Amino acid sequence: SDADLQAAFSGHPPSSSPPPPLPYGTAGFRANSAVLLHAMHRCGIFAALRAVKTNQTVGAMVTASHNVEPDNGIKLVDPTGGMLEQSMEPILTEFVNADDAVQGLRRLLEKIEAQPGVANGGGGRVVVGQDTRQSSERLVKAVKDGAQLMGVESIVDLGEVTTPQLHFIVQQCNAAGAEGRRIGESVYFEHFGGAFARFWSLLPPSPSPAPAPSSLYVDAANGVGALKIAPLGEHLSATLSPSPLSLSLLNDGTQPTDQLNEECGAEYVQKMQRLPRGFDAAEMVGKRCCSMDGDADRLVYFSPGGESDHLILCDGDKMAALYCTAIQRMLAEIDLQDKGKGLRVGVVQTAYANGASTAFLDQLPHVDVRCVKTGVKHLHRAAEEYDVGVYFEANGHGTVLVKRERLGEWASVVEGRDERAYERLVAFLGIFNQTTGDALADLLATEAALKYLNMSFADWAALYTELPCRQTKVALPRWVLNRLQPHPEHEKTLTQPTELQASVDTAVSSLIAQHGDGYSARAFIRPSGTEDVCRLYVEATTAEGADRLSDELKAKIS
Ligand code: 16G
Ligand code: ZN
Repeated sequence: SDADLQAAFSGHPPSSSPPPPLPYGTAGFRANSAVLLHAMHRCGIFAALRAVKTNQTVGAMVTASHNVEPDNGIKLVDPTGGMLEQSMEPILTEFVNADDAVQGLRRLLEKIEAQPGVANGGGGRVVVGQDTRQSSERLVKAVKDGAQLMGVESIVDLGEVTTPQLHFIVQQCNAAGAEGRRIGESVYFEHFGGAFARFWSLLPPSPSPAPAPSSLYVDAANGVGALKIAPLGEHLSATLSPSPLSLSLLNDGTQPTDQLNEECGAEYVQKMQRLPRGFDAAEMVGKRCCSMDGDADRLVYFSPGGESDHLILCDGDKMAALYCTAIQRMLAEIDLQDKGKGLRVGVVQTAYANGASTAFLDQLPHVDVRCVKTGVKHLHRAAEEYDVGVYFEANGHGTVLVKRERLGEWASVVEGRDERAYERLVAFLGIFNQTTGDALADLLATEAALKYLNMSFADWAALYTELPCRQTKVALPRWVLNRLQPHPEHEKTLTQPTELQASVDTAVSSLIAQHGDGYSARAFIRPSGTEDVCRLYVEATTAEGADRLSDELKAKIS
């Protein structure tokens, strides 16, 4: 009844009246945790309705990723294991922001009723996960309370899991033959650990005695990824006995001074280009290290350079370069003539990818290179168009998508193919999370690729040398930002205002003209989707040129 609903909503009231409006951005709802209680409750309701309607499993992840500890957020996972379908975003947003919750719910029910292609299932399941933030537990309770109201068949609370673990588990729950299977993270470790072990066992045998396990130092950003390194290691030891990887965990959140994402984690390391806390420059010089972000859906590698905070970084662009190199080699091993020509292999980047990485990828045979708009969903969608689609943002979010049937079709017509090489490729591609970028899966895939290519960290870092680049932001009011129209496909230029784009073009050409042949430079401006700022990206052959161009353009925007 309305009275019951009213009571349920009053149990999860907005923080103030009226509450600050919450947009469902690329990262879901995200804000200071103090204003999120009612949003969590309503997201629980929404998730349950979607689960009931589709008679499938839907996920809800409570996290604010690389944000500060006092923030939190929620992202919904669709039955496919991917992000919430875009057409549902405004419907959810309207409900979460409705002044009158009961009326909002009525409108929501009407809209969901009107959705095409959904059955009146009546079953459905909501799976909930959370990161390690202090506020997460209370917010998860609100999500579950909301889901309970809508008569969903079951609610499974996975506790502290990484964002990609939740995506994967939802996908598995809805896969054919999933009935009766246990729902939990063991499925995840078995799948990814298993794929890695299979790949490893297909490598040429190591000389005996077996080499010492390869050491990797993992910065877990004091986040949820820290809890998963030990079980991953155990799984590898059990299947490969002994494990070829030795994972040393740092910033695991167990020390009283450990703060989530504070001077550590993938976002910090990639943006600041500084060693995370706890990594000693002198002691660890030359060692292979990596950083995850707070919910472990991003990963970057680095190695301390010896002096103070200096490091050598392998970011998302370089991970894409490594994976493409490995895949190319594997395809060539299966069929020397074809080298993968018969397959559609592509790599998807954004305009922020360093020009040197794009040039490197461009020269790989039979690899299509595409640039799309910023935001994981755009990269994911573009990568889906290939038989093997690699995608990465420079910030370390990415994965490799594969169409298994197409791979099989291609290989089946290769005469005298190398069966073991084919199995190796299949195993390698099996290491990647098909639903989202995944720090743990990417860690395994990176270690696998380095071993296969017989590359050290230094070899990998030297695949290409980044062009000097500068990223700046200028705070501007929303109404001004709204006038900036980036190119709808690649954001490398502005289609509006044309005068601003013309002045960018002029500045870039004059810098190139000053230096003459062989000098390259590039710059673009785009309004941020997550902050009220306009971002400026500049790269040039020389650091001095990049600085000059950046200063000149910044002055034009401000
Ligand atoms: C969001 C996106 C991220 C993108 C960033 C750009 C997802 C899950 N996350 O965090 O991919 O790099 O926005 O932010 O899509 P900006 O629009 O402020 O530059
Ligand atoms: Zn994240």
